Amino acid sequence: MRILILGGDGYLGWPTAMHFAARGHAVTAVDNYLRRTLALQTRSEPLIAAPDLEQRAEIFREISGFGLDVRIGDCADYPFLESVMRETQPEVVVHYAEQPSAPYSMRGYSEAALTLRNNLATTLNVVWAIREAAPSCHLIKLGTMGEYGTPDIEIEEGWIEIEHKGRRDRFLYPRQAGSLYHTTKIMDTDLIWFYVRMWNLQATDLMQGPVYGLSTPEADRDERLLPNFHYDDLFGTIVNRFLVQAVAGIPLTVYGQGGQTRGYLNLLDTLQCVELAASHPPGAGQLRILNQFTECFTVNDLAAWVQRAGHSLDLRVEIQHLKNPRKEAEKHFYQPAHSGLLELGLRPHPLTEEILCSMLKRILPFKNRIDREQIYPRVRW
Ligand code: USQ
Repeated sequence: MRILILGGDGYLGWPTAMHFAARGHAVTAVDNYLRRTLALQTRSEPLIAAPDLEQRAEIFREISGFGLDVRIGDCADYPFLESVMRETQPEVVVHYAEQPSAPYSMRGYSEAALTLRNNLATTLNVVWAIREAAPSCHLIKLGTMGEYGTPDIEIEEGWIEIEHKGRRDRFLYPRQAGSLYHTTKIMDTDLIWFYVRMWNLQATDLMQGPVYGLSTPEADRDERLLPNFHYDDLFGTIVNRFLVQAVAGIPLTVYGQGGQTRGYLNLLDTLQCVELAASHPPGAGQLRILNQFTECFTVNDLAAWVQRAGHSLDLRVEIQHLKNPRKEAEKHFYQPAHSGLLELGLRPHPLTEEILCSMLKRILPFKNRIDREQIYPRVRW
């Protein structure tokens, strides 16, 4: 397949680009280094220095023999995106090109405006560029489980049937996010659903939970191919953060009571899910929504687990409860459906103590690079 990956330099974008290239697909990765720029501006440097996208693609080609095309440019710039779409004629577009941090989006007005403008302009441009230059292409959009929030009823896979005054209809499942970033993802879904109805596009919206991991078969071939591994309060996600804290000897930063439950997945499963979505297009005029996670646990469960893994490697791991910097339920019902990807063939890699230990061992050699100033939350809402 001809596959265009927008946000191809990111934590997920880069491993996805290598994954598809290594399977013989014709991959073009697009990025404008927004995430790198924001990380520099906010002193949120990744744990492991990553060469830029062009260099990484060259290193990957030398090591694996698989090439991938790189375009540096801004997907929020419509003429640029349309020209890339015209030249590459993708059969699949994977859209990761968004500002992905909830805390960053809540930091101040300019961060809120950047998040809103970037995420929505990019999604609008992707939809238009598909229509103008590659109308039969399948759009795979990275959404988030955070769109649903934590309602007191079971979360369905994207849609809900409602019976009202004796009549029934099917609607997007109600959404109520906990940050502006997550809210832009809701708006993306609405935008895509609108254009699917108007223009017969075919789209898959992947509602993903927090991802962890740094190991993939392609990335493991050379340290310079590892994904950007953030552990800071803005761009780091909880599992990766806790593991770095365990290595640094910083008590694990549980926000509030720690009863927050989320659906998690291994980076390896993100790659599987995106590949499954790409190889099973939903058909024209369809918006398919898949809940993309493999298992649910609470922040407290995770902290206890990381502590046990750390102890087995003779690390001294303590747990601290910080005043929650976020406005979110700290103890709540959480039962989201997630059968769609399993039905397509997903074979999950559940989190185990062995995986946690192997990640701790990968992180240990970088212990001296851990910047303790990046650990504690700098943004409150
Ligand atoms: N948390 C802690 N301690 C920490 C960091 C986080 O207790 O040191 C808690 C948070 O309060 C939250 C949960 O852990 O309840 C998850 O936080 P997170 O920072 O790992 O994830 P989040 O901000 O929700 O966002 C991440 C990605 C985002 C993706 C989302 C999936 O950054 O791009 O959309 O995970 S989901 O959480 O399902 O919305």
